[in-house]
Amino acid sequence: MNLAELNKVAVAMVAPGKGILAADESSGTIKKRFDGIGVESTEDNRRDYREMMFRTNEAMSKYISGVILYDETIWQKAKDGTPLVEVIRKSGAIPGIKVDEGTKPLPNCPGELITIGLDKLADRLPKYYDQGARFAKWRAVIDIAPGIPSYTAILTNAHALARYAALCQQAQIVPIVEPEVLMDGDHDIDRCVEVTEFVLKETFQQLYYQRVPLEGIVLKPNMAVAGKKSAKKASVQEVAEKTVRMLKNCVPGAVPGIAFLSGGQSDEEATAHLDAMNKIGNLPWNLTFSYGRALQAAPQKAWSGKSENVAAAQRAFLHRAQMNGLASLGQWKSDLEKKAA
Ligand code: 5MM
Repeated sequence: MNLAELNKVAVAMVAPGKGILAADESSGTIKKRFDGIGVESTEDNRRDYREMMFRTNEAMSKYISGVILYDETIWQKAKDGTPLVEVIRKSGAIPGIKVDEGTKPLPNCPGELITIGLDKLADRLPKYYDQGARFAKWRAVIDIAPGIPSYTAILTNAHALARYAALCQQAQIVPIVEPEVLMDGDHDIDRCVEVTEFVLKETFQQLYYQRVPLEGIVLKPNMAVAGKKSAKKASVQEVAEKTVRMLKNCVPGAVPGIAFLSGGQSDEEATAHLDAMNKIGNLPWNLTFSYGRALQAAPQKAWSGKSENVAAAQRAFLHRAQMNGLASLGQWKSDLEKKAA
């Protein structure tokens, strides 16, 4: 492993003013998204949609440091025959790949999940490297509900994340370590903090046991937020302060950067929260975005599967990428949203 090279890639992924586009929806998830805009999920439609974003040159070159791809996309060619990986690289962004194979129920833990995909991972990674991937992603899912999460689910998922991270680094690929505590429940923000702290501490302990040098990873956590069904919604400032405090308590300064998931927050909330955290400042790591839905909901809607909508969709994508780029510097203002509306 060349740690200096891994660190260089990790630092580039969280470069100030830039963040990551999570375009790694698996077949089931992209179908759900396309159903929402009345588009059939065919291979060509998925290609056209993703190509539309990757060819938004201003967004990609100024605000996007890297793109997480799904297995299908990393092998796909643009309409003109250029490999999509090439389109991404030419824009200046780094191609990455989702390598987990989804989740399965965790035995003896009703309602809890374990992320799978470790078995052949050591064989798959060099192929992705040869295809241009310089980072990877693995997402563990932890739910909050009465009686869960169990320690079994937290430990087993953290162990899998650490095994994945070690395998990636061995293949000269930077692992994005994504332990996602879902915001689906009715819990308040303090319960989210309590669970996320436990999950992060266990994750870093397992990374240590697997001898993963932290200079060569990027963390992709959830923010501290109240559950969607909670009666007590937290303010932007409370989310920012509690998230920063939680991360300072759990994430060693050797980690080059933290790129949040949006997790079901609205586009503007995800931007406002990131911005408020960066306005607090004085942080040991760069804080940026690795958003899926919060970057794509607007362009998806504008596109709606029609080639005549490509320019409008690209404008919508550029806008969200720019807003989040500013948030990663703590320079976003809500007025900028109104002006664009
Ligand atoms: C883009 O969605 C990613 C893949 O999800 P599935 O495996 O369910 O298809 C997902 O891992 C994503 O990268 C993160 O959850 C962050 O996305 P959001 O939408 O939460 O920002």
